[in-house]
Amino acid sequence: MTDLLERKWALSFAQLDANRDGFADESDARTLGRLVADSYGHPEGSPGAGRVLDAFQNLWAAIAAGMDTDGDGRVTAEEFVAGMRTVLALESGYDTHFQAAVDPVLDLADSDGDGVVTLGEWRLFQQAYGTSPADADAIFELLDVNGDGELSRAELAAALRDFYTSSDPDRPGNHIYGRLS
Ligand SMILES: [Ca+2]
Ligand SMILES: [Ca+2]
Ligand SMILES: [Ca+2]
Repeated sequence: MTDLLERKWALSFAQLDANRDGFADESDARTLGRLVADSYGHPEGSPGAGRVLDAFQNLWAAIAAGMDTDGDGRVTAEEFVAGMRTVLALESGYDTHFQAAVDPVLDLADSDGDGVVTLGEWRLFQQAYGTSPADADAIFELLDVNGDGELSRAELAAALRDFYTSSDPDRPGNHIYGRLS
């Protein structure tokens, strides 16, 4: 297992563990949902806020199903990394086990729910991860493989696959959660 993959998984776990207590759990997912809905400007109780909260709920359910191996309702960094290793060791492991986690991330980035992610939506999504606007724009250009000025669900799904599975430091998907140094 490469350093790069370990670093990306550690980053992903750190983002999930919103209250930094060393465990990812359902309350972290709710906290993140409220933060992201706020940063998108969705008022509490609005359909937009509901979409964001649902997406985090679905993401948490997918992670817990695959990685909460001792069933205590929370996932440690060790369980997360072990879960990633196990999934990737299986044939077609990523496709089988990760689709349930990919869709919610796409739902999050597509904040108006029209099926594509515009540059404006992308900047908001990246802002939630602390990415500067200049970096967000540069990453957008890399991920927009067909150059039509929008990120399709297929383009985002490909980037997520790279993030979680590729050891190649040149894959654009490495930066989907902000520029990886
Ligand atoms: Ca936590
Ligand atoms: Ca959209
Ligand atoms: Ca595109």
